Parts: sequence; C-alpha cells; structure tokens
Amino acid sequence: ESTEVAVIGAGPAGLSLANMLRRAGVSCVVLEARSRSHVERRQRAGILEHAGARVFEDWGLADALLAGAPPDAVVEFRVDGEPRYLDVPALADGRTGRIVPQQVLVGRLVATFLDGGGDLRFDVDDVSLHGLDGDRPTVAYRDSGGTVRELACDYVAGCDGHHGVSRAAVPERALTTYSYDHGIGWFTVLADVPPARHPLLAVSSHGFAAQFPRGPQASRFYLECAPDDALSAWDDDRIWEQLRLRLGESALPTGAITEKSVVEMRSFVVDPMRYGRLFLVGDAAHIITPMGGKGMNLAIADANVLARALRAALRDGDDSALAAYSETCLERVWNHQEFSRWMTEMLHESGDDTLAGPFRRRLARARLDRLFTSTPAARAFADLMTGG
Ligand code: RFL
Repeated sequence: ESTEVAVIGAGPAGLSLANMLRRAGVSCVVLEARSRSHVERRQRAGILEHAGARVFEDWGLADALLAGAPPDAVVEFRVDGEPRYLDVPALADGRTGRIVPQQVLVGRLVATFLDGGGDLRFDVDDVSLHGLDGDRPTVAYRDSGGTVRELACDYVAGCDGHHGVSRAAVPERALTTYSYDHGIGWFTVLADVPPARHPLLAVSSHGFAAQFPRGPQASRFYLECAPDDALSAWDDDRIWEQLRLRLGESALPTGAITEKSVVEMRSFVVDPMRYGRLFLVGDAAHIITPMGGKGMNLAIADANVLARALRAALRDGDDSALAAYSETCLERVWNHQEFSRWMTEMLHESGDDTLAGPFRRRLARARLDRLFTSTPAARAFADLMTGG
C-alpha cells in the first residue's frame, strides 16, 4: 500500500492537514489510535483565532467547518470584582475569532474529510515509523481488525500529540528540546453552566479564575491552584465556592460538572520540527499552557504551512517551503509562547503578593492597567489575541 503523505493522528492538526491536502489534490491516509466517537467527544479548546478562521476560508473549508460559530468579540477582565472590557475586534481593525468548541470542529473535520472520500482509519495500534532519513519512509501499524499492515509514502506528518510515537521516532541528538514549568497549578472543570456574557478572566487576592464559553449551555472554568494540588482536593462544593469568590459573583449558577482535571502548566518546544521526511505538527512539536488559548490554533497554523509546502514539493517540485517549514512555524510558536507567558505573569502575579512578591505584584498591575489606559498597548494585545 502507498500514499503521498501518511498522517499520524486525527486531532485538530492531523484533520486540518488531511482536509487541506485533499483540497490541494495530494493523497493521504490518516491513522488514528482511538475510535471515531472518542475523538469526536474530546473537549478541550474553544476559540479559533481570526488567523485560523482565515486559514479555513483560504482553503474553501470555512462553510463546512464554521457555520453557525459565533464571533469572539469582547473580553472581560474582572479585577477585584470590577469589570473592565476590551473590544478585541474594534482594537484589531475588525479582525475577530470564532467560538467553536474543539470537539465540534473535530467532528466537522472528520465528516468533511470522509464525505469527500478521504481515507481515515480509526482504532489502529502499534504505529511505528521507518526509514525517515531515506527517500521512501514506511509506517507499520495494526489495523482495527488486528492485521499488521505497512504503508509506504513520500512524507510522514506526525500529528499525534505530545505523547505520540512520531517525536519519539526521532533520534534524541537530532532535536533540541525546550521545556518550562510555569511554577503554578491550574485546575479545570467543564460544567453545564451557560457562559458569562463575555469570555471572563478574573484577578483577585483569592487567586486567578476564568470562565470561557463551550457552546450555548456549557462553560469551561479554570482555577489557579497549588502546583501539586490533587484532583481529590477539589470536591464540587469547593469548586463552586471558589468560583463565586474569585469571579466576584455570589449568584453564579451551578450545573452538572462533566469533567474535572489538573492542567499541567508547562511549555515545551522542539527545534527543528522536522527529521528527514518526518514533519512534526501541533502538540507533537510544542505544547503551550491554556492561557491565551493558543494550542489548537498553533496546530492549525502548522498544518496550513505544511499543506502548502507539501503541495509545492509534490506538485511543483519546489522543496523550498518544506525546507523552511520548521523555521516558519517556530517563529509563530515562540511569539505565542511569549504572549501566553506574558499573560500568565500579568494575571497571576497581580492578584496578591504571595506568588511573586509585592514588587512583582505592582509590575503586573501596571501591565494590566496599561491595557485600559493606552490604546497602542490594547491594540498590541488584540493583535496577539487574534493571531496576527
Ligand atoms: P491532539 O489533539 O492531542 O491530537 C493527537 C491525536 O493523535 C492521536 N494519537 C495517535 N494516533 C495514532 N498513533 C499513535 N501512536 C497516536 N498517539 C496519539 C490521538 O488519539 C489524537 O487523536 O493534538 P493536535 O492535533 O496537535 O491538537 C492540539 C490541540 O488538541 C491542543 O493544543 C489544544 O487542545 C490545547 N488546548 C487549548 N488550545 C487552545 O487553542 N485553546 C484552549 O482554550 C485550549 N484549552 C487545551 C485546552 C488542552 C487541554 N488539555 C486537556 C491538554 C484545555 C485543556 C484542558
């Protein structure tokens, strides 16, 4: 069996890439370890930045993927209970993101790919990559029926997330890895609570908290916690009590909590995002904390760069964009890592003195206040929010 591009993983990165490759007339096979229903139910991110929406428009995929997804407009910062609003599209020359829960986007990417005749194989096992530094790599795997198969290809796209096999297939000496522990903990819950009027980021002496929309009747909440806090330390009563306190909303409605997890507040980047004929895409190459909402967006941006580069290499015999793939992607990755870290400091350290001391607390407050006193500062923030 053979194809032009073997895509490992059917998350936002692999599915975006596969749909783009189809539009480009490049053949691909997608291999996914989990079942279709598992992939379509995995709830994580919720905001597609303006740059991501434009990518789908450019590929003629926006109608299929984004129909009915409301625009993401005003962001509320609630500082010690006092609301402050930033109208991001107004500050970004009309550019606006879209509110689309990750599982909705993934479900539509799967349907669009399969409806167009795409080859997507769920429930595969034991994926291994071979001959990556040669001319004709192969991917071995066990299909859903238990039969061992081999797929020959021109290129492999490693879109299998942070714990996948693709990055692990690269010899250690060939990659430089950057890893950073932000030194704080986050706890997240998904609950059947209608979203606040605007995406909400709350700063107070009780600790950071946030509420983001995940569909018309669901919210994802984030709560700062001790880095070593266990899941068991957060029963439902404590969650609601802390959310009411931190959001400054004594009448916050409660609802069924459908998921609870501790978020690792860690960043990770590999350089280069390529080894021979293997290209790492999305979380396989880099992870970022949820602050700023960039993880899914980086995955889609990488997929766009790679799809264009593969089309040029396979259709026009022009390898220059493939040669530049890693450098092109890493520029955006580091820019978003910096934005995320900048926001993390601003919104955690401005709350109280315990995290970074009284001097840093005042610096963080100055950074936050500047967004509401300086239009150029607010415009720079909006520019980064929308993904440039
Ligand atoms: P994914 O989504 O992890 O998909 C990888 C896919 O590969 C499959 N796989 C394999 N397939 C075949 N063989 C193997 N050996 C395989 N190993 C794994 C997996 O089953 C899976 O289907 O990576 P991808 O596509 O790079 O997409 C990245 C995004 O999912 C991720 O960056 C975001 O979810 C991060 N993230 C957020 N991003 C945002 O932009 N905004 C947010 O608000 C946001 N919130 C979040 C998040 C991530 C979270 N978690 C759980 C990590 C909130 C949370 C809680």
